[in-house]
Amino acid sequence: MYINIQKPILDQNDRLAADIKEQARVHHIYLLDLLASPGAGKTSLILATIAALRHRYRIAVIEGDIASQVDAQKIKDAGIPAVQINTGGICHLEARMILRALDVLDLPNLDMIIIENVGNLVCPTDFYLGEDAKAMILSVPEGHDKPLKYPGVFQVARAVVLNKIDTLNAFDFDERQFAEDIHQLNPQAPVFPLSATTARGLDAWTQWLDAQIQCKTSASALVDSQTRAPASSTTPDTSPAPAPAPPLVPPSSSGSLAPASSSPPASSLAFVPTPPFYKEPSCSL
Ligand SMILES: Nc1nc2c(ncn2[C@@H]2O[C@H](COP(=O)(O)OP(=O)(O)OP(=O)(O)O)[C@@H](O)[C@H]2O)c(=O)[nH]1
Ligand SMILES: [Mg+2]
Repeated sequence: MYINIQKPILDQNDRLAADIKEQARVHHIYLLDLLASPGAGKTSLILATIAALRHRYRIAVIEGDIASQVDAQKIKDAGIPAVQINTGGICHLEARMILRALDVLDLPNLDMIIIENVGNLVCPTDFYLGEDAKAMILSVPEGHDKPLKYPGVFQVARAVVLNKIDTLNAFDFDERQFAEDIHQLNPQAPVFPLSATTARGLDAWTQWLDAQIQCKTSASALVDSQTRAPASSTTPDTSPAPAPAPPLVPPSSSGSLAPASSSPPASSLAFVPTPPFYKEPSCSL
């Protein structure tokens, strides 16, 4: 006899995730799910991202950990709303947990929610949380072979961050091999080499994220305008044509972004990322 418990669990999760997606759509909130192993720098990247984008977007964070309030406290100390979920041993977040966190967040006054998933390279892969994108963070000390050993988590990611590049000299990390392996597994995913703690390379990541948020906002506005369109009527409509919906393109990277941070530009990295290692921000929603 064969009992498959995975499918019903994932089906139920997907139904709840659809609720999350709908709430995010209604409130025009961009949802980002960050995946990585323990200590790869998820919280550090969230704090650096908040510092870069907080004057442009209203941000909240949902922290997933087996235990403790440590990460949520760090976010709150930065003046950003944070909800800590303790899974009590479960190695990933599930949609039912995120729904409870949404209940205590002020959704009408948010533009982006960043979810820090439980540190794990396997468990979170299959669980859809209603997010707009999953992003995967690998850090240099973990080694360049991780994409080949844990392919699933790199394949579900819309973007891949290589964190802790300030430590490249201390490890035998083969960035060229890493780039090739990511490209084989997930050719569409841009890769952002950066250091969350020194902010080196951070601009390319935040510009990509900014473009993704703009895409979502434009798409939500388009859906809203269609939803509000009057039903067809027998009397001719003499009212002026509605303004066209905003185009589904990202803002140009000049002018519309937040003022440049004090971090050095990506081109000053210790190694020079070349395609497919780095791709221009794109609107891929
Ligand atoms: N050198 C260096 N250290 C970093 C960088 N990013 C994070 N760290 C350090 O790595 C350690 C772990 O960082 P966290 O941001 O807590 O990692 P995390 O993935 O959130 O960890 P968990 O939530 O415990 O899974 C901390 O000591 C950070 O200061 C980086 O870019 N360079
Ligand atoms: Mg953390």
